[in-house]
Amino acid sequence: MRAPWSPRNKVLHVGAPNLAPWGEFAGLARGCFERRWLTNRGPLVEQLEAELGQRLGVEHVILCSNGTVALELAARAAGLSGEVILPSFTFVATAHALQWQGIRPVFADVDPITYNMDPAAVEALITPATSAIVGVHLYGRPCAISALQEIADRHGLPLLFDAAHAFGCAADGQAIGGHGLCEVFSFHATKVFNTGEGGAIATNNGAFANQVRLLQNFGFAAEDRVVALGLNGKMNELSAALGLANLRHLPRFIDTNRRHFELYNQGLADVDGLQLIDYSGQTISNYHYVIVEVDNSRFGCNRDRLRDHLLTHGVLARRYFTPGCHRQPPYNGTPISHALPHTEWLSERLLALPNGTQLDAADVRRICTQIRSCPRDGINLHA
Ligand code: T4K
Repeated sequence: MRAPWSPRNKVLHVGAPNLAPWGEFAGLARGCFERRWLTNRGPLVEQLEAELGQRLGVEHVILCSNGTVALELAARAAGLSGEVILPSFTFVATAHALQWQGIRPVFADVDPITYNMDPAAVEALITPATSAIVGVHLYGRPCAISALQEIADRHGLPLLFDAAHAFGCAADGQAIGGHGLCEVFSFHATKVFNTGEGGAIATNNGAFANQVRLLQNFGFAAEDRVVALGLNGKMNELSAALGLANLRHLPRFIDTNRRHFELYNQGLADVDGLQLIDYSGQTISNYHYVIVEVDNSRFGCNRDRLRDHLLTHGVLARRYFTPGCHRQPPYNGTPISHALPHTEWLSERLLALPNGTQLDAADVRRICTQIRSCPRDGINLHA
């Protein structure tokens, strides 16, 4: 649902991009015009790949046109087929990218506390048709990396990660980006760090990186020589210009997110039936997703009514991710041999609140006030 935009009525919404000052982007974009070089591995894409590789501590970063295509390229370059195990509780692109490659997504349930895929559920779903496991670091909280790696190793399966939410995060002191066969980022406008549209595959495996590069450029091994069925998955120079400009401001973006997150925490801590996502177990977080779990029985109002209430007050919160992928039409015809109770439970209760540099402290306080004043069954707010 998208709220009507009005210049007089500031709508506070989830997903407004974090942006560098215009002049910093314009300066880099002007260079693209002067060089008349707009895509196909230009200098800005190469520079951004190098800077990201250094930041993430990985040998290869391959910039892509978006995160979904990056996931498809990763699946294809890894030679996946048959079935792949992933959570249902994720953005639908994780599943789509596999299905578009002719791979059947097999949905595992998540842990109700971490919201991330439950390793025991994964292991129970492994069959001879399984070709890989895809973990998702939902909302930037690292999934159970070592437990999944141990299962993957024991079964001889590659482990890949959808790290779309986790740029700027770390697990046990190691930046997200260097785990498993690869980690795949989204740099979509709505992410903590964005290139407009964009994504990247980070890996320490040179042969895999070469295969990704081949496949993202139509399968060209040399001029006039196509050796693989590739596609066009390249990032363009203007996106890289935006990325280079934005990357300089990442510490400010994350610091703003963190300060807002703390204000939300203060503003909502004493509200019975509301539980804010907990980032305290992480060494480094980007604090980008402010997720609140709504317990209808204690709060006196369910998640959807709270969302509607906020919308009438100019706050666009999002039901990330409702319903689980397994209940979306492209997948709900797939026979499912197991229940996903935690996925069902969470997809009815979680609400994403606005964050990022479009907001200031007063906005966050106003959102908290609106949440606290939400009409609730059996609760008199004026008592
Ligand atoms: N894996 C995971 C776990 C993901 O979350 C995603 C993407 C992917 C893979 C795939 O990566 P990409 O292929 O997208 O790079 C949005 C984003 O489009 C999507 O990138 C993101 N996840 C997902 C969580 O959110 P929608 O359907 O919610 O988009 P939309 O158009 O409703 O916009 C969301 C909010 O952002 C609205 O409040 C409006 C605001 N917005 C949006 C844009 C584009 C702005 O304020 N400015 C903007 O420029 O999917």
